[in-house]
This record gives sequence, C-alpha cells and structure tokens, in this order.
Amino acid sequence: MMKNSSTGLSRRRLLQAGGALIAVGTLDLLYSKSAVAVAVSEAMPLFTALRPARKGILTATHWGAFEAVVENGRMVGVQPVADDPAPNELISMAPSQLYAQNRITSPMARKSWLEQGPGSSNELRGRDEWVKISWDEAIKLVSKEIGRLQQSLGPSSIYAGSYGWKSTGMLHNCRALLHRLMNLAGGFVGYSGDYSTGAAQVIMSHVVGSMEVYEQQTTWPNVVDNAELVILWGCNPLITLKNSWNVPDHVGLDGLAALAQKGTPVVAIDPIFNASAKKLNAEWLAPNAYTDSATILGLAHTLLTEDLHDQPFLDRYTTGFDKFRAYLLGEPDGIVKSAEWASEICGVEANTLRQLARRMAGKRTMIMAGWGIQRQHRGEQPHWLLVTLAAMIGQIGLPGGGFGFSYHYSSGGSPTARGGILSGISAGDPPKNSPPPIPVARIADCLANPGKRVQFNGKTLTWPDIKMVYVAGGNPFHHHQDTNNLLKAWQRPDTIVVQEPYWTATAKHADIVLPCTTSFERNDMDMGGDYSQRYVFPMHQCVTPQHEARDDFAIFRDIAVQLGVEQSFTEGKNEMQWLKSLYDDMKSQARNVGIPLPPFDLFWQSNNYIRFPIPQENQQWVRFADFRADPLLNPLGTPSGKIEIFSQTIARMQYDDCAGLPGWVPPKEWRGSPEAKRFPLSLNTAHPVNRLHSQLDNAPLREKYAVSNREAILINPEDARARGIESGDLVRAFNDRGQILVGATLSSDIRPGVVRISEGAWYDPAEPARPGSLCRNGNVNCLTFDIGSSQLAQGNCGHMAQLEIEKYQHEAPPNTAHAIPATAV
Ligand SMILES: Nc1nc2c(c(=O)[nH]1)N[C@H]1C(S)=C(S)[C@@H](COP(=O)(O)OP(=O)(O)OC[C@H]3O[C@@H](n4cnc5c(=O)[nH]c(N)nc54)[C@H](O)[C@@H]3O)O[C@H]1N2
Ligand SMILES: Nc1nc2c(c(=O)[nH]1)N[C@H]1C(S)=C(S)[C@@H](COP(=O)(O)OP(=O)(O)OC[C@H]3O[C@@H](n4cnc5c(=O)[nH]c(N)nc54)[C@H](O)[C@@H]3O)O[C@H]1N2
Ligand SMILES: [Mo]
Repeated sequence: MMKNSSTGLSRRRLLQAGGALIAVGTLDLLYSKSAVAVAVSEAMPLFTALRPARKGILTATHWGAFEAVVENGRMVGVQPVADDPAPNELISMAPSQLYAQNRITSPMARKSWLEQGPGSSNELRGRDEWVKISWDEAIKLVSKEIGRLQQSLGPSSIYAGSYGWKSTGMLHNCRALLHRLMNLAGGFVGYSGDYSTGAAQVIMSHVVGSMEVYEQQTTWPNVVDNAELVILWGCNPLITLKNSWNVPDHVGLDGLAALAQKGTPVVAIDPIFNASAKKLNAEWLAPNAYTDSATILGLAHTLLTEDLHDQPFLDRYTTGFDKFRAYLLGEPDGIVKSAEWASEICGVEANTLRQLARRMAGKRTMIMAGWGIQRQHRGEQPHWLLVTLAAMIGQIGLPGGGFGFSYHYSSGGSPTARGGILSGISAGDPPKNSPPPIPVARIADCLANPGKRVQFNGKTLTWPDIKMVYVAGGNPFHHHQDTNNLLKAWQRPDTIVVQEPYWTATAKHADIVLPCTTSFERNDMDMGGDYSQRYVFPMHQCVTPQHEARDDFAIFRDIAVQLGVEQSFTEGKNEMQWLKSLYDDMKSQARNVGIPLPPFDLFWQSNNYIRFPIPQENQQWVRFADFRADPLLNPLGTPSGKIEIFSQTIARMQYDDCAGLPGWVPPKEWRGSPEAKRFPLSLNTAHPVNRLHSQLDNAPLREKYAVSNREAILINPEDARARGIESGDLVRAFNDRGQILVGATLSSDIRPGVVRISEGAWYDPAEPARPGSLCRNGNVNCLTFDIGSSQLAQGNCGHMAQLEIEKYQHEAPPNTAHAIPATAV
C-alpha cells in the first residue's frame, strides 16, 4: 500500500537527474528476452517481468538491483529495476567499479616476504616493493603458509575472522568461503559481534533477551498509520537506508515519504540536523555529542516526578524499576537526574526536555534510534536507557508505539513476505579444537598482545598468538579505530594475505595480494529485502573478469586443492551447480508454504526476479505485541522473562564500567573530560551519504562530496570563524593519536563544538609505515581510540573522539589514496 505514495515520483526524478545512468545505443544481449521470459512471467505470477522491453542483464548490489547495459562486452550503463521505490544513485557507479584504474591486476607479493620468507622486515609493510607472481605461485605460497602454521602452531595462530561488507551474493560470499576453507584446514580464530552494533547487541540480550538491533520491527505501514509522534534518536534513515546487507527493497524510504506526506510530528535528537530530519520537517534538538544517556535520564526523571509513567506496565512487564526510580531520585549517589541536571550535560534546555517528556507520554510515540549513539565508550547505556524510557511510557507492543532500533537499517519494519529463503554457502562446522572467537573490534589489541587476559560479557578471554591474518571482503585500514595503533599491531604477524579487487590501504599493507573479481564478473544470487525477504535476485555475470582477477570461490577452491580438502570444499559442484542447489533449496521451502516456482534453468534464463507475496497479517505486524498480550505465555529471553531495567546477571559480573542498572557513565573523551582542554571539538563519524563505508571512495561520485579532493569536514561557522577557516579550505584535524587532511564545509546544520568527518575515506599516509604521519585523504579512524565500550560488550568506540582543527598552511600535498603502489604498476 505504501508503494503508491512515492514509487512513481522518486523513480522518475532519478531517471531525469541521472542522465548518465541510462546508456543508449545497441545492446549485446546475453538473454533472449522474448520467448522464455515472457512465457515464464505469464505462467508464474511471482515472476516479475522487468519491463516490457528488457534491455540489460539483471544483477544486484548492496545499493540496489539493476539491469546492466552491456555493449561489446563492456558495461556502459545501468537501469534500476521497476520494483525499487527509491533507486540509489550508487548503482550508476557499477561501470567505474569494474574499470577502476586501481584494480589489482595480478597476484603480487611483498619483496622481503617473498625473498626472505614469512615474518621478514614486517616494518616495511606499506612501503616495501611489490613483485608480480603467477596465480600458481600465489596459491602455493598461501597454501604452504596455512599448512605450516596449522602443523606447527595450530588453528589459534591464524586470524581469518575477516570482518567486512564485501559484495552481495550468496555463493561468492568471501567471508563464508574463507571460514569454510579454514574449518576444513584445521580451524581458525574468528570473531564475535560486529562494528555496527558491538555495544547494543550485547546489552540488549540482557535487557530484552535478543540482540534486538536486527529483529523485525513494528511494520512501516503500522507506524505510518498509528504513530502520533516519531523520535529520531541519532537516526538518519534517509541516508543509511540507501544500502542494505542483502539487496535493499528500500521500503523504509517509502515509509519515510509516507510519514512526511502525512505530516506526523517528528523530533530529531542529533548534533546534526540530518537529512532525515529535514525531509520530515522535524523539530531539531541538538545535544552535545555523546551525552544521550544524560538526556534520556532527564526525560525519565520528568516522567517520574510528574507521574506520567505507566506504573502498571512497569509492574507487569519489567524488573528493577524500583532501583531505577531510586537512581533517578539520587538516592544512591546524591545526584538527582532532573531535567536541569541533564541540561547541564547535554546542553538542551531543561524546559525543552520536560516538554518533550510530556509529549512523549501523551501521544502514541515511536522512538527510532540509530546506532551511532552506541558506537561509543559506555555505548551500552543509551540503548538500555531508551528501552527503559519506552517502558516508562508504556507503549511497547502497541501499534505505532514503543522503540525500534533498526528502522534506519536495511529497512527494518519492511513487512515480511511468505516464500523461500536463500541460505547461501555455509562456513561448515568448526573442528573440535577450534579456538574461541575474539570480540571483533579487539583485533589490534589481540595482534599486539598475545597472552593478554580480557573480560568479555562475564567471561575471561586470553588473546591467541596470531601469526597469519587473512582478509577477504573487509577493509580494516578504514574500519578499525586508531589506525596508527593498528599499523603497529599489523607488524606483528608473519604473514598477511588480502584478497581484494582494489589497491585499498589494507591491500597495500599486505604480504600477498590476491585480485578477485567484482560481483559483475561472476554469477551469483541474493535475497532482496533483509527484513521482508521479498525478492530473489539473480546476479548474472555482466562481463568477463578484468585483468587476472579470479572469483572468490575459485581462489578458495584452488587453495583447498593444495590443502587436500577440495572435495569437501566444493562438494563436487561448480559455480552454476552451486547456484542451482541454493535455488532448489529455496524453491522447496517456498513450495512448503504453497508458493510454486519455476525450475532453476528457467529462472536463470529468463533474466527475471522473484517477488514473493506479503500476507495481509504481516502488513500490520507489531513488535512485542505477543509479549504484551501474554507475558507468561510469550516471555522474553531474559532470566526473568521480562524487560530487565535491572540485570542481576550483569550486576554479578561486578564490572566497574557497566553496572546492573543503566545510567550516565561519563565516557573516556567528551567535552567534559580533561582532553577537551587541548582538543575542544567532539568528533562525529556518521556513515557516508554517497558510499558504503570505504566502498566507492575510488568512484567518480566522489567529485560530488570531496572538498579540495579530501574527505569533507562539517564545521559550524562559529567554530570555523574562531580558527580562520572558510568553506573549501584544507584543514588539518588532529589529536594525540593522529592527524588527517580534510576539506572544510561550513554549515549551521551542526552544533557548535561538534565536527563531522564520515567514516570510510581510504587511508593515505604521507610517510607510509610511519605511525602518526599525516593521512592526506582524511581517514577519520586516525583520530579515534581503540578501547572497548566496556568489559561487558567490548564494542568499538568509532563514533567518539576529542580533536582540534586548524587551517592547513602548507601547499596541498598529493592525494595518493587511490593510486597503485609505484612498484605494482
Ligand atoms: N570511526 C568509525 N569507524 C567505523 C564506523 C563508524 O561509524 N565510525 N562504522 C563501522 C561499521 S558499522 C562498519 S560495518 C565497518 C565497515 O567496514 P568494512 O565492511 O570493512 O568496509 P567496506 O568499505 O565495506 O569494505 C569492504 C571491502 O571488501 C572489498 N570487496 C567488495 N566486494 C568484494 C568481493 O566480492 N570479494 C572480496 N574479496 N572483497 C570484496 C571492497 O573493495 C572493500 O575493500 O566500519 C566500521 N568503522
Ligand atoms: N549511505 C550509507 N548507508 C549505510 C552505510 C553507509 O556506509 N552508507 N552503512 C550501513 C551500516 S554497516 C550501518 S552499521 C548503518 C549505520 O547506521 P547508524 O550507526 O545509525 O549511522 P550513523 O550515520 O553512524 O549515525 C546515525 C546518526 O547518529 C548521529 N549521532 C552520532 N553521534 C551521536 C550522539 O552522540 N548523539 C546523538 N543523539 N546522535 C549522534 C549522527 O549524527 C547520525 O545522524 O548504516 C548502514 N547504511
Ligand atoms: Mo555496520
């Protein structure tokens, strides 16, 4: 139903705006359109005809499904699929992803490593010479090193966690394939958690009994129909919904459009007046960075003292409110968490907080929270407190009310379809002696400090002694905090293998690089709609592999051959046989729920996608409705079966940095900490508008957002004026951990005292391999700190750091972030 609201409009706008999107001219068609496709579409209503006149080859990405227009074997343009209500401009970058000048053209090895063996001159990583090697040699070298380490030191010497967003595709899923290989080869050290929700997913398991952050949400139609007030708490869905883990259905963007059209009142709480707040005509409350816990406490105190809280709800559905009440009233610590107290910390007027609390209690209110507020030191607290606040309001489990922690991500709240689900190639089972995983964001600490003992969620972990790191599908030299610290830790292992299409900073810091294909050079499949599970998209090969690139599956298969595990790795199947078996499995699930699908060959040849139906009852699904209806019959997965405002489990861990009750725990760095004297500005690292993290930093769309050819820094004019900085100036941003060059954009859309530099700019050190040297492209993680959110979750704190900025007075240095190393050309 929501589809009607914006489908036509937004799609048309994109087509007009992006003239470059559509290539005209003669087309090479791999697929015969007419006969097969039309026949199948007519016979099978779930089979979606692309358009009356199909033009291109259907494929899909994290930013959307599209038809690639291919001429004479070259991809020259793209067309979004008809079902996409809000196509993402990023799809137009597909040809430049393929033909990027900084693709890795052949396997290469670092000279000292190749000549003197593993562990040689590790301090040269990032500036050593490169030597071209053959695929045969590369595969043998990598296999030999895996074999050597498995035999001499065992699986705890190999870190193959390989965190990252790779590309879509259920078969060439490089991380799953790497884990599959390593499990067959004897095991490996993996990771737990993720960089997205490190703190929230651990705390939520204690509070509501599931990770919550990835659960289905009360549906968008239900929110649009029922919510009278929406709070965007550090939440920018208009931007973050552009991309998804699977292929996006962009339903949330449709939902936002419907909210805007209805005129539902929205309050945005964010140091930045973000794009979603603008689109929804929101009231903007701009708190100081990292002070959300205090803000929430101020709201909660108002609800309590004005008797606006729902005591019957708290009695029936939660535990520990009595302790929380005492904390709000200052009984244990003598500090009353009043709106005035909160205002001192967060910088929002006490009266504004009080009025907001009253409005929230008086209206059907949906709190939509993003994840930047928990990607912080003590990041466990804000989400725990938001659940507590929502419980006090008492609308959890009611239509359009309560809280939702994934409306901004992959279209959480997109109604769930009925059909089949592609399961993808599996990582297989870890062998019995496999070492335990490490919390993902502790990797640099682990590499640097073997044997160190660390607390994590009630357990004591001991860091293994890692000798080999294998990266496929991730970019730690952008994603990990405190890049200069990583640079040092990265020198410890004997061998680092990076499997990548491009010369990213991570590839430049490897010993062996293995060039892999992009998803446009191979055949694959993926689901569309992470939450709706509504679509199955074929990802047809559009062009032949570029240079000497090989598919991820083929690379790992070749290593499996060398290690003597080929049969278990491939199960005797090639690419197309795997795709058929994944499809057949999905097809039989669909059949079990009464949805017939065509055989694989027809599906594949027709160049069409599948669109499953959404049952009427799923359109208006409400999260926690069953719990609310009967908490005894439908308890939460917590020890008490209720929402745990107080957690006995956490209290028993006796951590001094995460108690059994949520509260304001000042972070290591903020405007109130000692560092702020020298580094008065607070960093915001919001996810980039026109990229997925570091992906596409090397694409021409960059011209749209780069300032003076560097990552942009958003500065309030007041802060800029005080430092003599003007729009377009080169700016050096720095603290004790690092320094980066960025380009100034002045805007009063950001609170004074806060600056934004988006994550994902490729690291480009002026002096490679020297910790602390200037990053000339603006990789923000040179400035962040690398410690865990707390002993409970050990989440990353990427969204937090104090810094100073100054106008860059020297001549602009070159930016070589997207250049190929001189010896690798
Ligand atoms: N300061 C700060 N840091 C952050 C964040 C933040 O907010 N602030 N956000 C964090 C979050 S939430 C995340 S999820 C991470 C993201 O961190 P990453 O997931 O590491 O980021 P990506 O840029 O998506 O990196 C994916 C890499 O895989 C490569 N790749 C793409 N397709 C393929 C393929 O088919 N095969 C292979 N082998 N490689 C492929 C790409 O070229 C790219 O280099 O960053 C985290 N870091
Ligand atoms: N376009 C695009 N979309 C993406 C991604 C991408 O790279 N690009 N990445 C995807 C991934 S992997 C993830 S994990 C999600 C990330 O989703 P989120 O983590 O929710 O995204 P962020 O942009 O990091 O932060 C969201 C908002 O939080 C605000 N914020 C930051 N600090 C504070 C604070 O201290 N207080 C308050 N109140 N607000 C604060 C920011 O200003 C921003 O508007 O996005 C996904 N979608
Ligand atoms: Mo993420």
